[in-house]
Amino acid sequence: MLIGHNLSVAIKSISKDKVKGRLSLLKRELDIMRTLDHPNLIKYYEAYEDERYIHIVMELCTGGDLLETIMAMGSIGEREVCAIMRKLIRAVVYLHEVNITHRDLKPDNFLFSSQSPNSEIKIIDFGESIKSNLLVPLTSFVGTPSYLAPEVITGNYSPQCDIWSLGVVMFLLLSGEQPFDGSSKQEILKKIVIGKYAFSSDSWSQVSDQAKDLVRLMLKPSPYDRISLQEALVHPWLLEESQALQLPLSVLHSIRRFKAPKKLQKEVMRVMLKFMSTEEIEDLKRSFLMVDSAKTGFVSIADLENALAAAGLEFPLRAVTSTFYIDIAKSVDSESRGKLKYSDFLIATLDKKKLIDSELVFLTFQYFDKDSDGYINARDLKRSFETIGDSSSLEDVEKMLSEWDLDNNRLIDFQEFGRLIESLHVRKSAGRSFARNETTVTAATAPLDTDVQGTEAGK
Ligand SMILES: [Ca+2]
Ligand SMILES: [Ca+2]
Repeated sequence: MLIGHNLSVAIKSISKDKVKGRLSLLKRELDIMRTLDHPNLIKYYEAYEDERYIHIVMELCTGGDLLETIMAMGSIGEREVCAIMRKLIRAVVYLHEVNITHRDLKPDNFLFSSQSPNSEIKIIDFGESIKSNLLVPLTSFVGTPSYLAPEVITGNYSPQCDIWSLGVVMFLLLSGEQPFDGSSKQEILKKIVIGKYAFSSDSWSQVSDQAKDLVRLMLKPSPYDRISLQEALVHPWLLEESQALQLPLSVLHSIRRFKAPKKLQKEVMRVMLKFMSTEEIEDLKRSFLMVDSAKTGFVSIADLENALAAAGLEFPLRAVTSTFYIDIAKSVDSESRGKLKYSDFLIATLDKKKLIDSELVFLTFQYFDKDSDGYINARDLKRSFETIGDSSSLEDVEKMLSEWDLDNNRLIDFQEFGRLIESLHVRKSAGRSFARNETTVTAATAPLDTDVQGTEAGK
């Protein structure tokens, strides 16, 4: 499905009749999905409803799921398994960091973003996910039998159940077999509870002792004995050779030139970045994963300082980072966690020239123009903010808009929006105006919603 700018999206359409009485669960899933902010978690765009359906618009992954991959290949080489596990574990560390327990980690819920060999793996399906608070033990029995942790079956569990499930996944990836198999669900659950499995099949003879060791540590029946994900990342089998912290020059330049965006500017950039393809932000993504020294899915200011220092900048580092710190702390890092989310990092490091792309700008304009009348008004903008859980008042939003409303009609037309985009580009670039596109885009256009309706739902 294409909506210009080569943007393809997946739409999961859920019949309202089917979820009757379970609407609160669906709402829980959406609330979780809209907060996800990590390279290895599916990107959520928005949700909308018509009389019969609720449609969830998400990133489209075309590379198939990990289960299909295993079925097709039998088993995967240890090196590849290692790369996959590293990514999955880092993504789940992030989830736990933001107090989300996935509860249904299994190969069918891991999709490859594309067919390309260096395609990214993405965790999907947050239907069973729940905001976890370590102090409140989870008790409901959910998930897929083969991947359930023993404590989930016996009741009273915590986020550690995700570690067990990843252990099962790792076992399966290395051997092509399930650690806990049986002819009935009861038989499988019984084996899990006693933690009975063996490295017996022929395929294990090819597997390193270190890999088996890690599987054993992840499949400890007692969650208290089980390895933590942070520990797993430094287990000899997963530990990466330490690499020099070297960021691409363009990323370093952006960090050095970073200028605090205003709230509306930041939101516009956030949306634009979501519309960019994985390839377009590949460098930034890799930089983020490299700079995130604690591997929690967040980048600290110290991490950024280290990256700049490693590049041996010529001008006084302190001066630069102190301004940067203030700018970042006051604007980008809106939740004041003292660390940047993935999207914050992208905003800070993006080469802003990439925003000067008429198709991308148009797509973003359409996104904000929720009622698709060709203008962004305060109500449109308020709705956009609501999708990210921001409850700014209509008054606040009007104030934000007025700054770009050059003809004072309380509406932002496409030309005015173009000026806003230009303002994101740090250096003044005379003559690059969106006015030149005016003739082709002034007509009120179909919103993202109606554009994607009627296409095959799929994910
Ligand atoms: Ca509008
Ligand atoms: Ca106006």
